[in-house]
Amino acid sequence: MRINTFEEYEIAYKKSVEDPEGFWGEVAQKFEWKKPWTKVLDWNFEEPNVKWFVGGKMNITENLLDRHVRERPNQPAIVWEPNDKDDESVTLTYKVLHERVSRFANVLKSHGVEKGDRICIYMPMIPELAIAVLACARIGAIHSVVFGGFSAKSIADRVNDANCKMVITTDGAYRGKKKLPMKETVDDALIGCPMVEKVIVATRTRTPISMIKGRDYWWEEEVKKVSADCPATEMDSEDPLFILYTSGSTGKPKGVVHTCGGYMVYTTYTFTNVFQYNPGDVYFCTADIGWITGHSYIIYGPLAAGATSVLFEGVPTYPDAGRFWDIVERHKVNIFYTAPTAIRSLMGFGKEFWENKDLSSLKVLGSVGEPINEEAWHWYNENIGKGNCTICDSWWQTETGGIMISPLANITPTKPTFATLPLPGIQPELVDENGEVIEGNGVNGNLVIKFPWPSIIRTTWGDHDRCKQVYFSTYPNRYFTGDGCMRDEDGYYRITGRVDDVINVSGHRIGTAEVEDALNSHTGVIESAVVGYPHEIKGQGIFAYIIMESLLHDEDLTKRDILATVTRIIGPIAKPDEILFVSGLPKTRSGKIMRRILRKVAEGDTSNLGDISTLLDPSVVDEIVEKVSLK
Ligand code: 6R9
Repeated sequence: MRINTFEEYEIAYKKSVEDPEGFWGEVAQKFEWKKPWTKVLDWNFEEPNVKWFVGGKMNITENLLDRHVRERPNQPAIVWEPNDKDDESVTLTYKVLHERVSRFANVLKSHGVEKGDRICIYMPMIPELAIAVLACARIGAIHSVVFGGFSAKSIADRVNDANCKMVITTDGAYRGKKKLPMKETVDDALIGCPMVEKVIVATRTRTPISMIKGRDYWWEEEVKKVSADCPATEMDSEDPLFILYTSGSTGKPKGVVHTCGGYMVYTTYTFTNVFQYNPGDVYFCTADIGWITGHSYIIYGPLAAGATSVLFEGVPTYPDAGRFWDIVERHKVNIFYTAPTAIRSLMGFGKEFWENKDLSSLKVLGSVGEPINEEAWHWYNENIGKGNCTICDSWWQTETGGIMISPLANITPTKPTFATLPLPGIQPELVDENGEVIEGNGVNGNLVIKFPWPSIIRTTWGDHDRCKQVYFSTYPNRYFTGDGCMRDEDGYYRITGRVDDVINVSGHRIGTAEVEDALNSHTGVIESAVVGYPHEIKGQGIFAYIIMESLLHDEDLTKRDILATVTRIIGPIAKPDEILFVSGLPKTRSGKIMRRILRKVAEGDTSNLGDISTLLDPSVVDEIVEKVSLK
């Protein structure tokens, strides 16, 4: 399972393509199965229908916990670093984590949760979040973690879509200097969610909150009532493990479904190989568990590999811009995984925040979530890695479950801004608009994958046809990533960004349609169009063009109201960075908004807008250009 040299990578890659079933069957042997599979893979991309380790029975938590409790009970599994630097960090050994997970799984059971039930988790980055996730997995309940920054409405939409019967939350959350409500937001959400029977509340800020008799229960009280022994429920390889909502180019966020067996095998395999994890290494991923990176590479992959995973509650700039490096120094972190947006924001602060910190424990530096620009790559490499660490620019998606294209640390020769080469099992292709495969090197195209890997998306919750339409119909018999990509002369891959209407803001995927829906629900807004534009820190910013009925208040006040509406409907991460009030939008005669023009204007490039003769009313473009130049 472990690759040690570039030659071994080449051998593994070759085998994974020539004999995928033999390859993954061998990797999967390393895990604990209650019953072996009868067939490694069954698949077609038409329906799509993909099944890995068919007929295999297991429970992922036995592989994450029980196995390690036998072999390394006192090794730290999770090291929790609280928001406040002066607060003590908390270590949960594998033995303790196993006990806490089992206990909380019994709490879930005592409240009527059964295998297959959906549970919404809305929590800050505290150990209880990881415990709640694993407790669901222990008894086969399907977790749906909703990022703690989302609004009540976003929670309600997700709870309704998955028909969740329970929500797990906290009273409040600490984020840097701020104290934020959690339970209160859940209470607002639940007004529209009659199917939720129970809410479990863990204490964090001890903020006063309402507790409704018969519905709301304190975590700390409930765990006292149950035993610490909870046998793991037998799961089929293909039973759903979790749902995670993500944005696409159209409509509401969709619930990406991952299943137990393949996801376990692939996240563990990639964690071990990409980061070249060695027993005893301390690993720190700065993502939030509310996103896929936190699922796969804070919880599942690292714990399955028996690693020590650092869980950080706070933000990179609190109490100051040296916080990540303090954590690296304090916990002697060997492997560090973050996003380009964090790197870019920290680069802007003075040397004093990193120069005198002891970063000598670092061996591997990962990057994920968006393309890493040249400047950030070099800064990361030189100032944090001191030229001694591999920069693992890892490309993957919520739908892929695990890392797809990435260097293997200290093995694959890297190149700034390149995700380099596909991992074993991954067969990327570049295609043109007509679906023709582009062969050879030194080419650009849309990135597709032509063969399944163990943690590929299985379905979108409640709407299999949507999964088919979005991912498997654009290019028949291929999984379409939605990303553009170049393959250079050496066959190295570089992801160039989304080719659909998804904006990547600070590594968070935001659908233009979602933001437009939120904008259009603001009083007086007739129509809106949203595009992404290059943003120095965030990677991409959100630019909104809005047609208003009339401006009741002055422009600035109206803009602030509009931002408040977006925050209320989606959450602060979806707030436009720029708003421009216009009297018309550039539309074709068939009524389609020409986003190409809006993107150019937002980028500040109004010199060459291309052919606008097909527009219904080309004069709107003049107005927009003029307004932008006055800003
Ligand atoms: C893991 C994660 C997926 C989208 C993806 C792409 C972008 C992620 C990248 C990258 C360039 C990288 N992306 N990693 N672009 N280089 N190393 O981020 O999942 O939130 O679903 O976002 O992020 O555009 O399609 P998710």
